[in-house]
Amino acid sequence: MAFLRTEPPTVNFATGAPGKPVHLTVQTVGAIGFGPHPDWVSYLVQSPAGKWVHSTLWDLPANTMIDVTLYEYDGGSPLRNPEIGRVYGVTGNEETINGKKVSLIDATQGNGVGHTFSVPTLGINVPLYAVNGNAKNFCNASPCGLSEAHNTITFSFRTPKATGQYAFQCFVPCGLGWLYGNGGPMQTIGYMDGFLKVVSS
Ligand SMILES: [Cu+2]
Repeated sequence: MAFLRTEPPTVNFATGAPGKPVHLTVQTVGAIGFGPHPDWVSYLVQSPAGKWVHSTLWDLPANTMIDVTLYEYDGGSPLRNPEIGRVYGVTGNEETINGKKVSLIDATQGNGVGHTFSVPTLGINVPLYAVNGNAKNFCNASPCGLSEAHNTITFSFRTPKATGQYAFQCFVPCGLGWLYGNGGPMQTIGYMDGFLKVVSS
């Protein structure tokens, strides 16, 4: 039960002027490096004050453009289902990866896909191109910094008008060492699962 009580803090991005786009900066890492599960893959989010926070609970204003910058620091693999290599539900159905527009990642090529940012109820899927797991400057403990191997991924989406909690998750079985890779961090809020908590703006 202690495990269930340790919900991460909600980070509030809904304090700006109504209608003004919100900038959200997140990172995905191969190992969080601290806490009860230091070797688990995870998301972190940068608070409006600029501090990296280990949380996947984000208050976002309703009906607002969210401009996401995501630093991907983890290695990857081919996908079991190539469909999740497709970008959809975000502006233009594309992301930029290191400045290049991409609408589909063929995960059999290059470093493969590390994680996805997927919000099933909003029809959003953004595959996150991985870094080379053998890179000399591979990040082994978060928060990772820009001098460490990463891909800079950007995309934008509009939050719905309806307030509520919209679950997001990763669809890459990245829970290394768990049954089919789907346990542990893949099912734990704060790591590879979270909520967009859409509140009135
Ligand atoms: Cu993942």
